[in-house]
Amino acid sequence: NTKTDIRLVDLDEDGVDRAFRADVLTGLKSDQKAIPARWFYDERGSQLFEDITKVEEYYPTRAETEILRERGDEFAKLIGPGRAVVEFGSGSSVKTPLLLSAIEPGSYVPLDISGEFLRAAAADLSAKFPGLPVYPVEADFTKPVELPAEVSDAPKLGFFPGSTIGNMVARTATDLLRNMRETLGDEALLLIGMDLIKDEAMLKSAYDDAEGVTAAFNMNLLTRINRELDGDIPVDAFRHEARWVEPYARIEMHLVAQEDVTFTVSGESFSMQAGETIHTENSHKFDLRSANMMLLAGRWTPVKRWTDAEERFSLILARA
Ligand code: AVJ
Repeated sequence: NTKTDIRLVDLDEDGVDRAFRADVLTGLKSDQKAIPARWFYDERGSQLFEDITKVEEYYPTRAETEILRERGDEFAKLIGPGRAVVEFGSGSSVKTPLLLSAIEPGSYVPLDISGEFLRAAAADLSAKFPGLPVYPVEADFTKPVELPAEVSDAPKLGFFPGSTIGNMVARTATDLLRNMRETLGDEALLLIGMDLIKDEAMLKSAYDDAEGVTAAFNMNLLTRINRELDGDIPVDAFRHEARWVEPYARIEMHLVAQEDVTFTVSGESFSMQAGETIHTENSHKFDLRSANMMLLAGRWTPVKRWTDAEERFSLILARA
């Protein structure tokens, strides 16, 4: 029960996030260096992600928003009124209001590990929906979460937009879906966004835009490591790369060393040869079958699937 945790972010005596340091040091010692994508989102990284969603080549946010705008009547019919809407991750200022105005929810329960993001999202939503009870919960939603007593009798609708599920490998995604099922209970529905497999060129440019916003987002991780973990990584020696990896149907983002480099992080030394990479993100893409398979493995039964007009992105409704 996350309510009994003293705090969700564990800082050492120097104010360093222990989990961040552990992930970075472990990741840099691996054969294929890799750092989990969740560490992109410091203040600058969160701003850069916002900027990405406005970039011409990055279609997922616009495509998903289009579905939410245009299918409101169908959501209302299938979901019905009075549900407690439990959003996994603090809501976006655009998508969440579209869903809430479509379905007449009984309450809104945003879950986020960052209390700061959570309070901002809750305040924003309360202002937009004055009569709607909002119960923010500071929690790590990758684990089962105990929801507030106020919503214990209400049937739930989980909302997990953005294809964030795509950032996880199948094993982790399955665990998350099962934990969501546990959090939401027997009567629950889940509305989840999944990005679709499509033309490779379109996928690659969505993750390597001409303006370089995604590159800046990826490179910011190195700047964050240098700042927070006392690193001296030569940032300019790296470049952003987005790869389509066909057998896993995923985009991988890497930071490629362009020359031999040596550096230290938190007092530990590392070296990389020219061409060697740090793997920083997976973004899995789905088709009808793989999406259904993933949901079923996570103990959810697909009910209905919507796509945008260009069939770039899907929103899927599933039941417990
Ligand atoms: C919204 C977190 C799923 O994978 O598309 C955007 C993050 N990374 N550009 C995605 C992201 C590079 C994004 N997620």
